[in-house]
Amino acid sequence: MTAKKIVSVQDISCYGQCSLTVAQPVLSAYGFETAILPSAILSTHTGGFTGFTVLDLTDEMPKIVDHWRKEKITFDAIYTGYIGDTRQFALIKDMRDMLNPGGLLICDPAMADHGKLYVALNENIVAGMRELVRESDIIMPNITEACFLLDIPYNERPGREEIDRMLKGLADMGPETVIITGVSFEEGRLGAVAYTKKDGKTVEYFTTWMEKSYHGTGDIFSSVLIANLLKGKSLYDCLKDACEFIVDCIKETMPDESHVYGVKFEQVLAKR
Ligand code: PXL
Repeated sequence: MTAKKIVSVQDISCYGQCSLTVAQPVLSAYGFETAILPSAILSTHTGGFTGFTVLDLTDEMPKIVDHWRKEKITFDAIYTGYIGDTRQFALIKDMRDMLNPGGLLICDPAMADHGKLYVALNENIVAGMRELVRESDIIMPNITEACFLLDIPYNERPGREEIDRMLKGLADMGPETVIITGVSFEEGRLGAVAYTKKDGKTVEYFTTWMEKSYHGTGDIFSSVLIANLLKGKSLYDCLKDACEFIVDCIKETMPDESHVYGVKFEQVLAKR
C-alpha cells in the first residue's frame, strides 16, 4: 500500500526540538512520506534563546513549489505551523491545488503561548494566520492562539461554555474541525477539546497536568494528532494519543534538568 503523503510548511529551528525537526521525524515514524517546505532557518527557536539567527526563505519557497508542480507531485495533506513572514500565507493558499481529492489543509497557528505572541512575530502574522484559518479544513490552536484569532482578551483558564463559544467562533471562520489545546476544566487535568461543524459534536480528552512545560510540545502534539487523523482514527483516539504522547515526552525529559529547550520525543517514539 502506498503511504499517504504530507508536506509540512514551517521553519527549521536548527537547535531546540520544535517545528520541522519534530514534525518530520514524528510523521515519518507514523509511516507517512513527509516532505518539508522550510519557511525559514533559525539557529534556535525563539523561546528563551537570545541572539538567534534567521534566514528567511520566502523567495525560495515558490521556486520549490513550482518545481513540485512541474513534477506533478501532490499530497494528501498540507500541515502548516510557525510562519515568520506574511508573504508566505498567499503561497500556502495557492498550494491547495496540489492536494489529492479529499486532501486536507491543516493549520496549527503556532504563533503564541501563555497569553503572548512569540517574540519574532507581530499583529500582521496574526492577520495572515486568520486568513489561513479561513481556508483550512482543520485547525489546532492553543488557548492563546484561539484568543488572538478571535480577537478576544486572553483568558488563561476558560470554562466549558467559553471553550464552546471559542470552538464555534473559530469554526464559523471556515474550518470543519477545530481543536483547542491546553484546556483544563478541573485541577490537575489538562487536555484538548475538538468540535466538528457537520454534526455539531464536541469531543474531549484530558490527562495528567504535568507541572513542567517545554517548548515544542505543541508541534509534537499536532504531528501526532495529524498522523492519527490521516490514519482514519476517531477524533477521541487522535486526542488521546496526542495528549498521552506529550505526557510521556515530559516524563522522559523531566529527570534531566539540563534538558530545557524541548522534550525528548525521540525516546517516546522509540518505545511505541
Ligand atoms: O514551537 C513553536 C515554534 C516554532 N518555531 C519557532 C519558534 C517556536 C516557539 O517559540 O520560536 C521559530
